[in-house]
Amino acid sequence: MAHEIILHHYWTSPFSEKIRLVFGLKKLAWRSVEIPNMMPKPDLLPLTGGYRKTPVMQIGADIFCDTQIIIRELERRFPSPSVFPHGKGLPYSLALWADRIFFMPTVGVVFGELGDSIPEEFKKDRAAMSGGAFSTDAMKTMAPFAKDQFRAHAAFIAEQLADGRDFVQGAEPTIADVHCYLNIWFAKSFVPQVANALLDEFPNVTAWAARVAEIGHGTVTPMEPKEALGIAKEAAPAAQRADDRFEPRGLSPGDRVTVAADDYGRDPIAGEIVFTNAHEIAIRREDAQVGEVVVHFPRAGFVVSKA
Ligand SMILES: N[C@@H](CCC(=O)N[C@@H](CS)C(=O)NCC(=O)O)C(=O)O
Repeated sequence: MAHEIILHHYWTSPFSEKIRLVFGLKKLAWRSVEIPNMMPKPDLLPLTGGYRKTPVMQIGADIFCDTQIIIRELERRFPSPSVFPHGKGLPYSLALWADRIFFMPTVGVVFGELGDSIPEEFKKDRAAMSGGAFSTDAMKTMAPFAKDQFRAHAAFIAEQLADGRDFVQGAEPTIADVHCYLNIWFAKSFVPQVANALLDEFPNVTAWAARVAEIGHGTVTPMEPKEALGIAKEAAPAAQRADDRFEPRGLSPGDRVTVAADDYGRDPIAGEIVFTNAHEIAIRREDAQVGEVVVHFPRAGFVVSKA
C-alpha cells in the first residue's frame, strides 16, 4: 500500500508554503500535521532524530528534512505534472538563492519591523537556533540595509517578468516561481505595509504574486501528530541501499555518520548510511517510539561527518 504524504509544518512557515505550493502544482492530496513554531517539538524529533526545522515530510518510515530534498522526492514520486518543465539544475540552484541569500535580509525586514512585539521565548528559541545571531534589536538597527537587499532581490524577479510573461519561466508556473515567491510571501504575510511599500516599485511582482497564490495547496486533510508517529512505526523504510561510485571521501553504506545543516539549526543527526549521491544522503536510525526510520537530507548546505 502506498503511504500518504504527511507534511509536518505550521501555516505561518514560509518554507512550508513552498511545499504547499508544490502540492498545489502537482494537485496532490496530503495530510497536515501541525507542529510548534519553536522548541520543544516532542512529536517531531522522534522522526527526525534531532532535526528541528520546518517543514519535514514523512512518507511511511521515510523522513525528508529540508525543502530541497522534499521537492526532489515529490518530483521523483509524482513526476507528472513536472514542476521542472525547463530543466532541473538551474531551478534547484535557485532554491539556495531564495532560501539563504534573499531569505536573510527578509528576516531582517520582518523582525526588524515586528521587533518588540515578538514574544521573549520565541526570541530565545531563534537565538539558540542561530548560535546567538538572532537579535531583534540588531535587526531594528540593520533594517534599512535589509530593505536595500530586499529591494535588490525583488528587482531580479521584476526583471525576469519584465517582458510581460505571467510566470518567471513563461506562461505556466514552475518550481522557479515557488522559489521566487518564498520571501515575497514571507514579507507580505508578516509585515504587509512594509512589504507593499517596498513592492510599490514593482507592480508586476505584486500581480505575479497574486497569480502564484492562486496555485493553492492541493487537497489537505489534517492528521494528529500521534497518528503520524504510529504510521512510521508500522511502516518499513522504502530507501534502498546503494553504492556511490563517485563518492569522493570513501563514505559507504553502513558507515556511521552525523548530518548537520551548515547555516542555522545545526543539530547533528546520527545514523548509518543507506545511500549517498551528489544530491542526497539517507541514514537509518532506530527510535524507541517510531522504530526503524530512514532520514533523508540534501547534500548542498549540509555537512556529513564520520561518527
Ligand atoms: N533550509 C531549510 C530552512 C527551513 C527553515 O528555516 N524553516 C524555518 C521556518 S519557515 C524554521 O525552521 N524555523 C524554526 C522552527 O520552525 O522551529 C529548508 O529549506 O527547509
